[in-house]
Amino acid sequence: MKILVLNGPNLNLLGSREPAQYGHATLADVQHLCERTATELGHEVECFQSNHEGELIDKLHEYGRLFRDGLALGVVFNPGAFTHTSVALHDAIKGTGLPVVEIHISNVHAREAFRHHSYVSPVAKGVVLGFGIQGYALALHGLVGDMS
Ligand code: CA2
Repeated sequence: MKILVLNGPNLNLLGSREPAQYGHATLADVQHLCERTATELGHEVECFQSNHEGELIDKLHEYGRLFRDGLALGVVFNPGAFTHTSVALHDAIKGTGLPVVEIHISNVHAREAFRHHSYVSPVAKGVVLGFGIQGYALALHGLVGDMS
């Protein structure tokens, strides 16, 4: 089954700045980790990153159709700063009925107050945060339902 690993704005900059917050790993490292983890779990990932809200929504719609047709399992989603602003992403997840695991590299609750609210969490199957990029692997396990 296909799983979408979706990354939002500025996550293409991973590894280039702010290592104290996000570590030294790059988005390519995240992709390799997700491919390896999905293979171990017997599934297949597609990784997609965009800085544009509409492109993220289009990708969710595409996977909503695959999910309905029994070809996709769901989405591991780091919405970046859109987490804290986007009613449109909330509506897209709700509208597609996709199982989504929200993931954040940093512990957003230990940061500025404006990062404490998520529009995505109420429509997510689960949330993983604060474990660095390892959180993507945890999120894949959670989505697949294999917590071992
Ligand atoms: O902790 C996370 O994963 C976040 O989703 C990352 C977002 C932030 O707005 C959220 O509050 C929490 C920011 C991603 C930007 O990543 C950068 C990486 C390196 C250099 C600059 C930005």
